[in-house]
Amino acid sequence: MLIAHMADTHLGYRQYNLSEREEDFYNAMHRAVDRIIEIGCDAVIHSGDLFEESKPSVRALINVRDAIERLAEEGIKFIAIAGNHDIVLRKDAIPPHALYKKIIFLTPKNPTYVYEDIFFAGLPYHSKAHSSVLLKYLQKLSIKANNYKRRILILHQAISKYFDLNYEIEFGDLPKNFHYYAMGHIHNRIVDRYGLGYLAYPGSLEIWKTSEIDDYKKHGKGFFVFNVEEMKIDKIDLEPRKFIRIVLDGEKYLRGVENPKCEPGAVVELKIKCKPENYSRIYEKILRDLKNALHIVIRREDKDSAKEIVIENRSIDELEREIIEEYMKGYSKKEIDFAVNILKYLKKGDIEEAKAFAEEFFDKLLNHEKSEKKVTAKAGNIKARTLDDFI
Ligand SMILES: [Mn+2]
Repeated sequence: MLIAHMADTHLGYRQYNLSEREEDFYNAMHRAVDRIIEIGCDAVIHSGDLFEESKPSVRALINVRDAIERLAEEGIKFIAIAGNHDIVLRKDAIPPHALYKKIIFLTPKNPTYVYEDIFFAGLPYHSKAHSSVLLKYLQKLSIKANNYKRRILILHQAISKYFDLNYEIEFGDLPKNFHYYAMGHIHNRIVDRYGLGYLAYPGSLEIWKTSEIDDYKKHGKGFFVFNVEEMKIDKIDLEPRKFIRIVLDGEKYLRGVENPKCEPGAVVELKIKCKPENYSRIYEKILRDLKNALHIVIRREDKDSAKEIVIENRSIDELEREIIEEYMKGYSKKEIDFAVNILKYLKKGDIEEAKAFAEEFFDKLLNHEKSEKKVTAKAGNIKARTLDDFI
């Protein structure tokens, strides 16, 4: 029997508030489903964080529905647990997974499922404060597991060995009589020996945080396929959105010594060290040189004060606005807004739109000035009166 194991799909996540990034996460899920069908898997395990939130958008719900239905049409089971992102903490609240009759959703009330001769046990994410509760559940499941030949445990937890800063379970505290530990939560790809077989984190399908770039370069992104009879794991790679990390010396960059490039559509994490007075010129050059990027995250380090200013979630639009603001110091917000908008139309080559926008802007401005003059004229009249007029 072939079992696909995935986790941390975070569907509905809109990274950098970009619709392209939201779509990337859906597409990754659908590509994974394509591969699972191609390979001919019998079941899929999802080890938590199927959704980004416990109250997903309709778009995210529809994408999961489509994925589940495609698997169901091929007779492929979908077994899932809740992760820390899609868990509902309020008592009696219903998690989004409950919408789909075809998801075999393992919970503390119904933690097991048997398919052919394989025993699946799974529990939702437990925070560190509840780890003793989790360990008690695990003891019970471990005893039950002994009645079956092949046993798989599904959890969404950080384990001390791989995440020593913030973990909920000590490595050795997991029961030792399972053949496959289908883990989720850590977004890196990990395969280790444990118990009677393997402990595996497939990681996320897309880069959810830039801190995942290093592991992605080493291990790729995707899911695993576990062959139960042969006790073998296959790594299936998917192509996530490209993320590039660039470190720049600002002054060298301005002199043309450094020449950063980026592939079309990539997300760029850019570290710049430079003197504050050169920021705007550097930004301007970056916009030209990296115009292919989908998004640029800038971390700039001030050479004089040696402090790092992190500018996260910065879109090209926002960068452009910053440059315009620097050039238009002393102008009002309205005037800066006008310049930003007119530039957008001109960049698109939309002269008619730009004209219409400019006319509307100046019409409003003139009308506003007229009414302001009226007000000052009135105020002037009042000033001209003597105190006697008011008594
Ligand atoms: Mn996650």
